[in-house]
Amino acid sequence: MRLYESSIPSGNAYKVSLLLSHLNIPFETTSLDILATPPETRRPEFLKINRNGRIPVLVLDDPNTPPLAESNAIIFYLAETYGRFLPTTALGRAQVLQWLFFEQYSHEPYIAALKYWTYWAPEQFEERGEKEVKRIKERGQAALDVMEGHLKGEEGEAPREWFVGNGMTIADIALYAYTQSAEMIGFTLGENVKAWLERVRNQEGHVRIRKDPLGKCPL
Ligand SMILES: N[C@@H](CCC(=O)N[C@@H](CS)C(=O)NCC(=O)O)C(=O)O
Repeated sequence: MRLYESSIPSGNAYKVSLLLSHLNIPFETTSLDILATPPETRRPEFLKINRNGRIPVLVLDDPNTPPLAESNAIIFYLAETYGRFLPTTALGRAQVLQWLFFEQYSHEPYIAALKYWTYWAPEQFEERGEKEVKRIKERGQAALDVMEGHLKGEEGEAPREWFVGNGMTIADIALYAYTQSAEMIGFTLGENVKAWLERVRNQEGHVRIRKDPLGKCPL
């Protein structure tokens, strides 16, 4: 299988490579330059693979299987196919989806955007204006606070170790990708989120996000 990713580290692509590492599945990569003008993701050759012009895309070895886009759809497919990192009950699977949708709607749009502007496109802070940047920071922090509240758990109960159930699922993998770099772009992490990040990092098979070839982003 082949993972289309970007030459600068992308949290969305990282979710897929992290899961593939845990699954011990070998894969090839094609790195596209998303900082080029136009980005390589928007060129006709790539638009044939993903009409939406974004990485990650996973291309399976079977030529009859269409390329799969959207990071959380890809990790859901892999978890389902290999029967790991996904609960078996309908409720557990729905809870995983709950966090995957949360990540895409309430978390990634703010934290990933701020990371991108901080390290690779600082001019976009100017373009967005102070009010918009403030809104993005507030919403990103709100998402991290929701995560902290969930992990902290209910009054009188032990904190949760994982987002769903008693072991790592793709909910943890999806949330880890951008949460790991939230502090260095100015967000505040609670003690339970910090402990959970450490827990994810300590799992066998864990790999770090690819290094920034431009040397601008430390993580
Ligand atoms: N919802 C998508 C977001 C994908 C996305 O925003 N990808 C970025 C890199 S992280 C990209 O391809 N940017 C290049 C472009 O928009 O041309 C996912 O989760 O996969």
